[in-house]
Amino acid sequence: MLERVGISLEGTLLEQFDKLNRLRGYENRSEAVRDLIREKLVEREWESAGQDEERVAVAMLVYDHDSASLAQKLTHVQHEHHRAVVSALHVHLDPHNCLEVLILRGKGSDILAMGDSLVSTKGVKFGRVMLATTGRDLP
Ligand code: NI
Repeated sequence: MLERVGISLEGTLLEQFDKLNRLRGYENRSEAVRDLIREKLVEREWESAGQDEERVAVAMLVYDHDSASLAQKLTHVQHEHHRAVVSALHVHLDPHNCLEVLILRGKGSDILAMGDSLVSTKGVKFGRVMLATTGRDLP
């Protein structure tokens, strides 16, 4: 059942929120707020006791492949944790840059540590680990 809530926001904050939501294609604020809440709940789910439970995450990396040692290092980490890397997608973005998207699956704390170590590797220009969920416990 849907419940209505009212919240108070500064005008400029609300303006920026609406602008962002339009850019992201949200048709109304409610859905945007629901997604923000779900995102926080998934983060919380990851941080909470269930670190031993199987989790899924997506790691995204952009790096310069001209640095052979960097590419080697990133591949090495993936081979070390080969059971956790369910799928890897490599796109050659331009003559120098590569985008790698990895689907990670395993014990929450393990795949987070692995994702973080890839993202924090020196030379990675852009990196992010996104936590995923089956949504089983989400409304
Ligand atoms: Ni490439």
